[in-house]
Amino acid sequence: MTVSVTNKAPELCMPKVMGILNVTPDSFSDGGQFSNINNALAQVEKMIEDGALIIDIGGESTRPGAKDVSVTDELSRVIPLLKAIKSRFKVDISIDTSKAEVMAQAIEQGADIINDVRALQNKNCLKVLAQTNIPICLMHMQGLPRTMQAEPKYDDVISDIKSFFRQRIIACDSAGISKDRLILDPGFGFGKSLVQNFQLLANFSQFQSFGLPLLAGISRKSMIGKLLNTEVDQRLAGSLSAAIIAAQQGANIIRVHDVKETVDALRVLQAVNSNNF
Ligand code: 7PJ
Repeated sequence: MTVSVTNKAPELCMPKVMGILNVTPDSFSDGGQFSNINNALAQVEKMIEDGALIIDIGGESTRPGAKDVSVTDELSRVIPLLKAIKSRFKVDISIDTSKAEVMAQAIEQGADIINDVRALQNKNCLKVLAQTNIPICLMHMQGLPRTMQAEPKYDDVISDIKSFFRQRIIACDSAGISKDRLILDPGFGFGKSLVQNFQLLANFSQFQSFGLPLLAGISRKSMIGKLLNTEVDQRLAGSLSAAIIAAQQGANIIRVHDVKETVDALRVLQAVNSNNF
């Protein structure tokens, strides 16, 4: 798996689409483990056909207010599925986790990217990742999922997040994780008000100053729902607009639920940017 910053202006490269595969129990409320895996595999197959180059598997719900999940539960949700996908498909797999044990086992089973909404701040995460060579997405979050939307506060949302990234890049480097393995994500919806989320989107290009690949995850989030006053199943148009705005400002990976629609939208942008119709 390589996500690199090329010599081309970043906004001229077609971003990779990362398809979200949610394996938290609310999405898998009935049926046995086997049928769950089959459902998930069908979803993965469809996302690959639709143009996803990366599948992001998350076994811990990080939605606002979500409860903690035990290591055992998270492992049992993620690892069998990862093995099943790896044995059937050639696609990069990202594991959305903040637990060192889940990271270690996932990497052993062939995970291609670790996507950590806590940016490797939990115990042993830096250590586990230092022993490997795969890319890592460091996401910014203020507070923790249970309480993060209570009253997010920043001096300046962009500079505060930039200084967080600087600190985490140093922490990674000191632990033996080189900068060229890192992907940065400002973490839309993670401890940010509606206004702060849109400030982030408007200024997304500023994170290009790190010279690292950037990830944007805005799909169906409440910043779209609150702006448009729509429920989660009515946020496609808003999500696509946000994906394009992020892509125009240099996002290299776009994390989405609606893969086909996002790929189509990005192809329109790409045609215009590359002058190649
Ligand atoms: C993100 C994520 C995101 C990264 C989630 C949801 C919440 N990982 N995991 N970036 N969001 N890197 O999809 O609504 O924005 S879970």
